[in-house]
Amino acid sequence: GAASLTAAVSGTPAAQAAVAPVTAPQLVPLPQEMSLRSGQSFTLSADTRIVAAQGALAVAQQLAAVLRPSTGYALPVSTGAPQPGTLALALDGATSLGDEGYTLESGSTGVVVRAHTAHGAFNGVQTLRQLLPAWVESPTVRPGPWTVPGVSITDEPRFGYRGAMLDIARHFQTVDTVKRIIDEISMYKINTLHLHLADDQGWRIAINGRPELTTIGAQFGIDNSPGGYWTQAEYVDVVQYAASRFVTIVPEIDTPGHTNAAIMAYADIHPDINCSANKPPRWNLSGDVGYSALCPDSPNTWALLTDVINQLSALTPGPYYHIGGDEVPTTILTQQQYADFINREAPIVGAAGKIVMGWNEISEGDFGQPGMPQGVVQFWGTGGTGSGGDSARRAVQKGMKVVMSPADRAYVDQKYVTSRTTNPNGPVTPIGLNWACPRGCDVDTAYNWDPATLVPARTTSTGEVLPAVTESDVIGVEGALWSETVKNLSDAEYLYFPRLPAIAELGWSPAGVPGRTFDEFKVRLAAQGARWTAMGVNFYPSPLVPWR
Ligand code: TNX
Repeated sequence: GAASLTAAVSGTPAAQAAVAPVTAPQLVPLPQEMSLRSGQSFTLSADTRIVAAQGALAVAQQLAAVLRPSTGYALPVSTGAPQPGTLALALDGATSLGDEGYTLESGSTGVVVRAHTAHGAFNGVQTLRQLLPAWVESPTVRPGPWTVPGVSITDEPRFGYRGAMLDIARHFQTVDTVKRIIDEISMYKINTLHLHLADDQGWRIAINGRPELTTIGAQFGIDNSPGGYWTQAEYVDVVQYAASRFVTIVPEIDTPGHTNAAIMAYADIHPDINCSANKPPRWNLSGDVGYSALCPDSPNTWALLTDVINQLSALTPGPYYHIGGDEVPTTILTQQQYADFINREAPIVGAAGKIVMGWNEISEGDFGQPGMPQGVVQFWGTGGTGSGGDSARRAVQKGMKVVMSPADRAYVDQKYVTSRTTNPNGPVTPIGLNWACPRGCDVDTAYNWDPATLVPARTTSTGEVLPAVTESDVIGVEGALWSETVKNLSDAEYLYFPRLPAIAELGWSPAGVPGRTFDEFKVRLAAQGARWTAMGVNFYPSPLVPWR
């Protein structure tokens, strides 16, 4: 349980009074190794300084920016080595902990985070925040005391890709909203934000030389909600802000389906790009899926996609470009036409210097064959079975890597509690869809699965053996927030929290680490609730979690 540790409880009443009670660490994601240094703690004071290696100075400034408003302390930041009485970020950590690993030692002499990259130091700082009382996240001065319990932590992630997806196509979101989301998700060591930048209801990013995409394509959102788009400067601003929090942006322009906004943008000047069921095309601002498609044979399709891929790739420092690829019925494009489309698009992405990412359907393409770039599928099937599972299995047969986003586990756009649920607890979730979670998907469902064993091997009816998706095929996990029902920041927060931290822990903490169970996770999660309250982050107070 969430026991409170009281340091140095023995001794005289005076000695007891001199030692602040400290709280047992309640960390999400769970570190790989942690031991408590009993009787030791460090309490911040008005004299506490932050020292950092040159390469971690920006991270140290971010730490100071979190701690100053609530503590009211000056917390000056300077370059330097760890000294007694400081919060220190050192870059002499073991390279064996990888680019994201760190150690954290706290005790009576202070706190030292050691990493060998700034990203590792940032991860250690997120842990340090959670070692302090929850109200350290408050924007206004609080009484403290600001005591860090004595711990010794050695930590590194299980997977390198720990993502969140945000759909800004259905409901448009501003740059400021997305920056705030980056702050909130990076606290849980999420290192990737996948932005779904275009769909049937709207196109959300300016492309030079193609004004129609935004003047026409960005006018609306789902259900006639306000449209909008980002200029390229705004996109770069988001990319840079994300980078400062060690979050990599993955841009997605969904193709060949989910493209009605682009088709509408070009309805007058390039009507030949429209291979939809929607002919002549008209706006459909409902949540319908599976009706739109770009034409594989139109040169205008390829001129358009080449501009889009080249420009977005040039603005994106991360390794991935996501081509979508989901939900194109064979009644619109035959299986061969679809495969040919992927086979033509993927090399354009490769030539732009990016790894091709797409929903699992893209494994229809000739990945692994000469001329095709490296590919990653994002598995969105349910239960690891069925055609979604087969397409993930085909992907690994073709040498592709996999990001796991099973819809019935990791689609955080689904309701926690549905009208059809038998769960008597809690109200029916006011927003969210339910196709993947007809009985609701609460935080236990988001937590209780394993990315490396969900998709087992399968023998098809023709005797073909499709391999399992195993640990070495999986590069990570992603919680996906589609935005049919997500109007604003508060809605996004309500669906992300507390489920995204569950996904973050699956991505970070190896399955075998003691404490990596839902029963212990829910106690650690409970401690996050007070942080979200202090920060003004909306969340679903799941009845499964012993919030305090
Ligand atoms: C299916 S998942 C879609 C999206 C919807 C989502 C809603 C996927 C690759 N495609 O277009 O927004 O369901 O949950």
